[in-house]
Amino acid sequence: MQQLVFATNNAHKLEEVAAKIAGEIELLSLNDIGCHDDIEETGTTFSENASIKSHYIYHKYHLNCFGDDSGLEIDALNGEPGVYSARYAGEHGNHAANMDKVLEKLKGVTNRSARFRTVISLIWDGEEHFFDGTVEGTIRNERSGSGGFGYDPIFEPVGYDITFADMSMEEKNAISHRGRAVEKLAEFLASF
Ligand code: ITT
Repeated sequence: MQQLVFATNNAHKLEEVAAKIAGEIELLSLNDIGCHDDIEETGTTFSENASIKSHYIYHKYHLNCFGDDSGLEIDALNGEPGVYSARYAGEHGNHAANMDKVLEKLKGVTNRSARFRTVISLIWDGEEHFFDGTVEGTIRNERSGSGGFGYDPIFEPVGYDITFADMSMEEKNAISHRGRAVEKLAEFLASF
């Protein structure tokens, strides 16, 4: 089976992607390859940051790998938090504070439209390939659900009346930004 490193420190993302491509690819985490480095996301776009992560791992370990960068874009906030989604309220990965900040900024705002986006940068046999995925939705007035991670409790995808955090991982994965991008990645890998 093909081995592929996922350059992430986010256990939720790893679990989602592993569930999506189980049986097709042997997914290795940064932990599995003994990498405990903090890869700084200095880019200003999702593609740049995804590329920074994949190149870092490829150059250091010479393994096929991919990185993804994802985030939430809220129309009424001119696309914020965008590439700053993980550290919108300051500290990296403080999801509760990040959601509080979004809810506070959207108080009284009627346009609640938003989307999650993912860009994957894959380095396969030394060549870089990009895959992306998007899911449209709206921002709730308050949290609902305990699944998922990040902004999931306040994001309701179009066509549903529940949030990502109310869904099982399989339900979320079937329609999510990351799920869609990973499907394109898996199709690409299946062509070898
Ligand atoms: P790595 O860089 O180590 O992969 P990260 O948590 O920083 O982990 P991203 O840069 O891809 O991951 O994502 C930035 C933030 O966007 C993430 O911390 C969440 O707040 C939010 N986010 C991304 N995907 C999400 C999802 O599926 N559901 C909810 N929030 C998400």
